Amino acid sequence: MTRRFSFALLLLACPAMVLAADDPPPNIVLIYADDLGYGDVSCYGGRVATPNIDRLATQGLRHLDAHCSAATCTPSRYTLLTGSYAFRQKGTGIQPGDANLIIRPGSATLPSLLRDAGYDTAVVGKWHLGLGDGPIDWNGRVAPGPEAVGFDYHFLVPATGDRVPCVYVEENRVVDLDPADPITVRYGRPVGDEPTGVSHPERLKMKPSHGHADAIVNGISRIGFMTGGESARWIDEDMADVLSAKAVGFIERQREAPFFLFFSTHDIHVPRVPHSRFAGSTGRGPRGDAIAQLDWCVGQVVEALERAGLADSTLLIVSSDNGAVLDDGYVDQANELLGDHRPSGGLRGGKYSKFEGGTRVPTVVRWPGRVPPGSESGALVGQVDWAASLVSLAGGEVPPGALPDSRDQLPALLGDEAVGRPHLVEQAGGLSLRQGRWKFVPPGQSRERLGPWRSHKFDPPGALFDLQTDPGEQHNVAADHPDRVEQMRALLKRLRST
Ligand code: NG6
Ligand code: CA
Repeated sequence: MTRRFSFALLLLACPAMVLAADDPPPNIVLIYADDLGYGDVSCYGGRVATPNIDRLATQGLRHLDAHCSAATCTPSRYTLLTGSYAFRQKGTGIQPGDANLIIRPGSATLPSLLRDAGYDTAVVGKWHLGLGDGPIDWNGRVAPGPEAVGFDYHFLVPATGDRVPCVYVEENRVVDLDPADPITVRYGRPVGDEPTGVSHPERLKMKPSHGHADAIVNGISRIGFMTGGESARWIDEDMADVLSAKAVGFIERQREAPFFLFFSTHDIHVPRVPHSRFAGSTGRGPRGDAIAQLDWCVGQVVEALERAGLADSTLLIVSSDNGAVLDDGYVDQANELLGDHRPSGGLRGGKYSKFEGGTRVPTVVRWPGRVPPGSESGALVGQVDWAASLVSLAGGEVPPGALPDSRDQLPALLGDEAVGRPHLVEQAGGLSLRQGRWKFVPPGQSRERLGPWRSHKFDPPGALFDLQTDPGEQHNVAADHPDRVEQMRALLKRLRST
């Protein structure tokens, strides 16, 4: 089906739409925050002001039951880009910074299918899906990378802000590397006798609380060891500026083709070291300040779209890769300065958790003239479906067998349809299952505090929660509904194996 034809069909199917049938498909900008919890932005009740994200919600749609696919980064991102559940594929857990690319080069992905549909595609920011296909030479060409899975342009934080190498990679090369000072990266044991968080704690401006005691870069000890590359090392305080400028630059370079920008921010992941413009600005410590900084990044993109006259022709989505966490490895007073801010917005658990706080994330969708301003949706929406939905929006083709777990749920994503998925698998160590108002958590442990950790253990047959009456998952009603528990257990088993 051609792009124009399928888009015209969509127009017929959606009476709310006011665009003309021959309008081209929109640009797509996905701003993907890191570790942003359901209650972390002010339009979801957060106590840190996020005026730019709130404005998008006022101009568009706020999802109340939208989920990333896993309660940690790598599996969520893998699922988002491949339309394939990460739990089906070994080696898709949280990756070290020297991991190889975990998406098969040349496979059909969200970006590759958008590219096939005529989109110019870019990823700017956190990658965390591995690079290369053997020992990585950080001083040479670092490939395969995003270009092998559908992105025309990339500017990356290769893994995470707290993992070496602490350098940017653009177009398969470390940025600003001096060949006379080559980089060596190693996980597990030091490369040489470089200072670490353990050997030189006096050099640290932010101390680790657990892990994160290896190489010191910019006064912060990380996970993993690296030597060399002094001129290429990033400065954490500048990262939001650097990444936003690259995202804005990509938008400003656009001429004819529609484009897809995956702007994958570092904020609000650890280490939380915002620019001095934001440090101390919220009174809630570095975590609050990182939220303010993230919101500023969103504003930069919105302004760039407006300047380029592209705001009306762009579908803009803001969401997150997993739920909230407080202490995630550094002493940054995330707990102490929380005040009345509730990062998971009253949901139980957060990052790493099988409870709703693990995967239910803020999700704001703006598309002027198409998505009604100030609207809200309670549809069950999963990021696993965004690949098929956005490719469909673009008028692209999904080849047989591609994006195997992704369904075209565009009407739910855009707020035209109120129910969404019939069921949704949530991944966090193990799997849990949503079905309408019900949530089933199989027997076993689930983390429930946002750090310091506490786990809750459910004995067989597991836990059942009625989210309609108990959104905070406090009352296990499994004993009252044995048939439903059995049906959901069997459904989860089937979904896991098919
Ligand atoms: C954990 C790290 C945590 C964070 C997480 C990945 C320790 C003790 N904890 O292993 O700090 O980096 O991995 O976060 O090292 S994610 O958002 O990329 O999934
Ligand atoms: Ca994350």
